Amino acid sequence: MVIGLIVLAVGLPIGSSEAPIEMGTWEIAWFRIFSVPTEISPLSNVGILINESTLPANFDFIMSDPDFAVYTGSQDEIGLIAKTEIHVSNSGKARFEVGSDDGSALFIDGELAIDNWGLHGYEPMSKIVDLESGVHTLEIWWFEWHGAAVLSFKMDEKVTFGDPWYGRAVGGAIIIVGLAIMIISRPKRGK
Ligand SMILES: [Ca+2]
Repeated sequence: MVIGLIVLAVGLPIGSSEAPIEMGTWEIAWFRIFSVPTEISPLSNVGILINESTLPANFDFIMSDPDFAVYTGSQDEIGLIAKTEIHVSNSGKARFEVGSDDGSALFIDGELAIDNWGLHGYEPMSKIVDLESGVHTLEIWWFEWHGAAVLSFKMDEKVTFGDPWYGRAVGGAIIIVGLAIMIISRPKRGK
């Protein structure tokens, strides 16, 4: 039973595990836009490509107006398309978050994963996504019309896989077996 209690206490890592996600540099295409993209659509529909740069993989920081102006020459009526790849060593779940002022969208392997589009103040949106092992593409579309301009990105640096209840089930089963053995082997009184 003692063994069962120990497994119950430490058994959680048996059931669920984590594997790292490796992430490449973001390739950025900067746009000047001439009208508000009312629905999620390529920025080339409403503007022109004016610059290209890169951003570090981990840009989980908030960019302010002057940061964008370096690339766009303007703090308003701008946008970007950011592309990168992630390498997932083990299938599992990971959480993604994109926050923006104004609108943004996150695509994973070309599929819309987070829709944070529209004219609005800074607003983070997140989603937990099932990822197969292998290489996946990430793409962020963002635009800023007027006022404050912000974009942030966060991602779990690991996928979580397995069932966290499996370890507890093993611990529970060992406790039951331990109790049964104790009852069976308990010295009889009165002998
Ligand atoms: Ca704005």
